[in-house]
Amino acid sequence: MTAPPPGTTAPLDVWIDTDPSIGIPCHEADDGFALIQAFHSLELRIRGISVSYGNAPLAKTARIARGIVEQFGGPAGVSPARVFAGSPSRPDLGDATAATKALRAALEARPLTYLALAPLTNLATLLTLHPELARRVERIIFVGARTPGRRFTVGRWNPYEFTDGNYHKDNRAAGVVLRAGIPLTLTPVELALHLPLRPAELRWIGQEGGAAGQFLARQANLWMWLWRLGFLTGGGMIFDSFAVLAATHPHLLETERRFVTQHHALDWGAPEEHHKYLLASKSPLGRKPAREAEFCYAPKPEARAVILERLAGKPYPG
Ligand SMILES: [Ca+2]
Repeated sequence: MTAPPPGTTAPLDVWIDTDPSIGIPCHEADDGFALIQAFHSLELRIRGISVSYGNAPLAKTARIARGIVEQFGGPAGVSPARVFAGSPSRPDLGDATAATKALRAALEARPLTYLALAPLTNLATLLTLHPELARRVERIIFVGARTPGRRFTVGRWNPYEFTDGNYHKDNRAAGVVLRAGIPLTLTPVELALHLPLRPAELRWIGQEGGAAGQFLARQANLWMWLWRLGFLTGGGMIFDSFAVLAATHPHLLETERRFVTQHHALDWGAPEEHHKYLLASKSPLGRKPAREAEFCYAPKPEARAVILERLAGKPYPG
């Protein structure tokens, strides 16, 4: 465990909403990294974890989330009893779940910051059923949005473009959340592209990071291989880690105020499904109503060592 920086006061109360698929072949591993990073961050008091569909169906993400918490959540004070299944799909928005009931109880007890590492269906359901609780959410940190015109590609000669997954999978939920007026920090996909996790760093985590590090290195080995050889990148993208970093070390992210707009383009040359954009622009776009948010556009150089320290639970020597 890593001690909080000198001069810090009480830990930040957080709720984590996540869709882990680490260990499933050809699926993302980043939620698994983010959870262990959060468990090793004493700046956070994790009040609960809700599970979303997203990277995999809910039955799988819930099983993986409970497994990670059962093995590694203890030192952070999180037990599997604090892991709650949410909506199984986006049409279920508005139907109460174990996740929304537990989040409601947590918010009624005390305000918190919501780390949104998955589609926003669970939070949108809570805000639909209990709009009065919006004022108890102090901030949302969401892994989503994009700079207008920015292409989401990685590696050399790679024509494949990502979707902005968490927004794309439930844009209606994102609309509900945006309209609630809760302070919002965005840690977008393009932020993570600056700082891939290198193969040597994953090996170090496996060697030095105890049981949790061994778990990550073992479960993410194929994931790393796919990023390296499938996309010719320098490493694997740990998108969700930056939302945890925004909660623990916001000063390590370059941030600016932006205007956020939902934009759904019609493009007859491609499936409409691929043209749902959550745009974060430096000035308002057209006459569309836009709300403002803190947009994290680049990590500072020191961010790499801090993320590695939190993944391994010990200082990174590199
Ligand atoms: Ca995720």
